[in-house]
Amino acid sequence: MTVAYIALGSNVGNRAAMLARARSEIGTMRDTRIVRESSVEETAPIGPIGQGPYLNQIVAVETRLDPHELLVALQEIELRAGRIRAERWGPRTLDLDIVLIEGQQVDDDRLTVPHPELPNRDFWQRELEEVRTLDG
Ligand code: A4P
Ligand code: MG
Repeated sequence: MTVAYIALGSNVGNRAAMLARARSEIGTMRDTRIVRESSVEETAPIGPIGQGPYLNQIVAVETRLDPHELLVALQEIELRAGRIRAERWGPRTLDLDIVLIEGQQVDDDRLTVPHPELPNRDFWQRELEEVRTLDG
């Protein structure tokens, strides 16, 4: 069992409902359960101008999936949420990123963990602190 930290982000449509649905779908992923949830914060958009503010949150999960299985499962949830992959860092109905996995590092063409933007996103650092525990 490993503990992984997943960032939820939305800046299009009913953002709070999008996050709630994402939490509920993460809760139904095989061999995975949510163990902690950070508060939901509104954050100024990073990236192309002209997009609205995001709601962001991090959830901690316990999972038996390996990092790439976890990524695929999260991408399926993004697709079901109707995300259109248009523009890098552009507006999205739902974005799910793997921020950190306890005891693991990954760096290949599909996945980089810890997420390279972690040092640049104070809201992720804050949310991570809320859900990360010593026994995590
Ligand atoms: N990928 C590699 N590492 C990871 C990882 N740790 N977690 C690959 C998830 N995916 C990872 O992602 C492109 C590819 O990254 C995936 O196919 C996967 O194989 P994507 O989600 O399709 O593209 P993207 O999200 O547009 O690009 P990127 O670089 O993931 O951007 P971010 O970091 O997700 O930025 N502003 C605020 N305030 N809050 C936000 O949450 N989010 C973004 C998106 C921009 N601005 C924001 C926020
Ligand atoms: Mg992303």
